[in-house]
Parts: sequence; structure tokens; C-alpha cells
Amino acid sequence: MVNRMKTQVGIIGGGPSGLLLSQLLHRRGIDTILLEKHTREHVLGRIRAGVLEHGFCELMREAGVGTRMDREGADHHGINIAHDGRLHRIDLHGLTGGKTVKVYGQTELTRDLYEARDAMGEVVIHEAGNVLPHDLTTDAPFLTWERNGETFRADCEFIVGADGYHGVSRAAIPRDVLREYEKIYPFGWLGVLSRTKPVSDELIYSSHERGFALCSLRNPRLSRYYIQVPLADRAEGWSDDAFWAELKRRLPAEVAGRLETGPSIEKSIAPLRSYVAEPMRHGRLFLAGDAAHIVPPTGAKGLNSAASDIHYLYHALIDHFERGDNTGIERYSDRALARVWKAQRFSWWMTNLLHLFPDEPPYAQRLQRVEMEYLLSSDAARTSLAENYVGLPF
Ligand code: RFL
Ligand code: PHB
Repeated sequence: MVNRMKTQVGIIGGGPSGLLLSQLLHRRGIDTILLEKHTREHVLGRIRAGVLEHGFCELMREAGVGTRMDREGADHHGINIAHDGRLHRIDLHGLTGGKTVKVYGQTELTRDLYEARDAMGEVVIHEAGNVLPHDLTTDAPFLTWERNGETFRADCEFIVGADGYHGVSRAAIPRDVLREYEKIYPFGWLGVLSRTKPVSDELIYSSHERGFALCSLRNPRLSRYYIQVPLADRAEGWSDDAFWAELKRRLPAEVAGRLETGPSIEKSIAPLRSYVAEPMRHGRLFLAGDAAHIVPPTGAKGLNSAASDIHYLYHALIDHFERGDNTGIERYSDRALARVWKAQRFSWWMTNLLHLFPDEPPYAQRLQRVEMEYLLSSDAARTSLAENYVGLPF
């Protein structure tokens, strides 16, 4: 027996993209079903993004979930680049005519989205197995899934694939329709979360001959640090002591000297990858967020690119349901991709600027050096970094 139900928008994936879209639509009276493969604890246990653009924060507020973010998140007016043993501040606020970014963890905003859903009596269907989208190029697409030994079906008007890079929705687009663009970097980031006082109240991106390092934070008692590591490394192979020692080596002496260390409460390695799938719409299926594109985390653009997709998709669906206007739906893929590619370019550029590429020829290494020297000596170059870092307009 198949348990059958109906909804306006069926959403695959209960990460930030799916949750945010569902919440936004719900507030406009549009019904959604949200299917998530894992438990809530699992989703909330993934330590990821920390830096939010203005546009992302606006969407959270529009979804009615901005209160804690505005109270506990910190507005950052600048970031620092460490190079040749010195810190160079990039005045984001001054260079962009007053724009800033907000430091607020992905875990926290995901929790806020789940709690808002609970408060409205809405559910996320967790531990949904074998989720599959069907009949995407007809007027009657539907989703099927399994849970506790039972099979379910939801008839939908539209289906949104917000199921991340390893999800199933992108795979539902035929091979001869989907174009994929990819770049894999020859290293990963080893990240550590620790209950220590952050070494700096603004982020430090460090370019060093031993490799890249990043000092970030979640709040005044919670630090997040990363170091570039070879792809073959395993997190279990890095003791806390080895991590702190290597991080210190890659920071200016003055910064390393005041680094507070402590036990890690999370430690993991993420490979670095750039990836875009085109188009982002196939019939009545829309891809959003990591399901369609990935960036290396250097420019803090992953979650923010997901948010720009949600912005375009939300408005496209509102126009359809409230006014019968399908222009936004027709143009979704082109509009979303135009901004996605700019974030791709910026993330690729920041990654090339700051990491150690040991196998590159000496010519490329000299170019990387002069790129940094130019950035640190030119207002125009710093302005370009700043306007991308705070986020291009939607
Ligand atoms: P997610 O977060 O991967 O969520 C997808 C959800 O879909 C579920 N799922 C399925 N559900 C049902 N059926 C299936 N078959 C399913 N397959 C998967 C998954 O369980 C999951 O819950 O994608 P989403 O929502 O698009 O969000 C994207 C962001 O998570 C991602 O872009 C950012 O975390 C990237 N990122 C950063 N982005 C920023 O904007 N600023 C940052 O500072 C930043 N730092 C980072 C980052 C990512 C990192 N890692 C580990 C990749 C730092 C790191 C280290
Ligand atoms: C983080 O705090 O996790 C973070 C911050 C900035 C980045 C990437 C990750 O560019």
C-alpha cells in the first residue's frame, strides 16, 4: 500500500536551503512537504559555514527567523590577510560604502529554522529513505519515499532539489541535458572547533609558505580554525597538539603568541572543490544550493550562493502562485546561474591567492606573490575583494 498525499511544493533536503525556502513559502500560505534523509541531530551536528552576507540575513528576517541571528550574530566591518609575517586589514565597511557581513553559525541558523517550524506545527519528514522525484517534465510530478517500512507518494506542482552535493535530484536530470563544470584542488581544509577565546575578533586569512590557515569564530567563547592539509590526510591522524602547533607556525608571531588553545570539540577534513551543474531547472524540478553548485570555502560563498538561489526561486514561486506569472520560473536557471558564476570566480580567485600549490611551476608561484602584493598595495584591488566578500546584489 502506498500512502498518498498532495502538496504544492515538494522539497528534498532539510539543510539550510530547503528549510529556508519552505519557511518563506509557508508564510505566504504555500504548502510544502520537506523530506530529509537524516535525523535533526545529524543535520545540526554538521559544523560548516559561519559568514553570512547581508542578502542572506534579509531572507532570514523575511522568513521570520532573524531575531536570534540579529541578537547573537556579530557584524564584521573588516577581515585581515596575513602575509610575510604581517597583518593587513581589509576595511569591508569603508571600501563598500558601509556594508558588512554577519558571523553566525550555520548550525545556529539551521536550529532557528527548525524551531520556527516546530512553533508553526509544521514537520520535517526525517529519515526519509530512497527519496525519488518522478515525471518531472509532465504537469503532474511526484515524489516517492520510504519510512519505517512504508512507502509514501506526494503529488506536487513543483519539486525542489535542495539535497546538497550528494543528493538524488541532480541525478534525475538526464545526462544529455545536464552540463557539469568542475575543478578539484589538490588539498583539503582541516577544521577545528574549540571552546577558546578567538585569537582575533575579525577573521584572519593567512597565506604562508607552509600552507593556508584561517582564524574564524562563532562567538566570544567559541573559535573555529582551519589549516590547509594534503588530500591524503585523515582528521584522526591529527592530534589537537599537532593542529595547534601547525596553526601557530602559519600565523604572524604576534598572533601565534596570543593564540588560546584547548581541546577540540569537532575536527574534520573537507576537500576543496568548485562545481556547477547547468541548467538549474528541468521541467518542474528546480535545483538549489549545494545540489547545483559547490565552491571551495575560502570566500565564504557556499551558503550565501544557496541563499541567492532561494531568493530567486522564492520570488518565482510567489509570482506563479499569487499572480499566475511564470516569468520567474522560466528565468530561474539563468538568473541563479549568473550570480552563482560570480561567486565561483571569487572563490576560485581567493583560493588561488591564499593557498600553497606545491606542484605549480615557479612562474605561477611568482604570479601568486605579485597578485598578493598588488592586492595589498591597491585600493582598487582591495575594493574588488571587499565588494565580492560582502556579497554582490541579488
Ligand atoms: P546541505 O547543507 O548539504 O543540505 C542538504 C540536505 O539534504 C539532505 N539530503 C537528502 N535528503 C533526502 N533525500 C536524499 N537523497 C538526500 N540527500 C541529501 C542532507 O542530509 C542535507 O541535510 O545543502 P544546502 O542546504 O544547499 O546548504 C549549503 C551549505 O550547507 C554549504 O554551501 C555551506 O556549508 C558551505 N560553506 C560555507 N558557506 C558560506 O556561505 N560561508 C562559509 O563561511 C562557509 N564555510 C562551508 C564552510 C562548507 C564547509 N564544508 C564542510 C563543506 C566551511 C566548510 C568547512
Ligand atoms: C567559518 O567560520 O567556518 C568560515 C569562515 C570563513 C570562511 C570559511 C569558513 O571563508
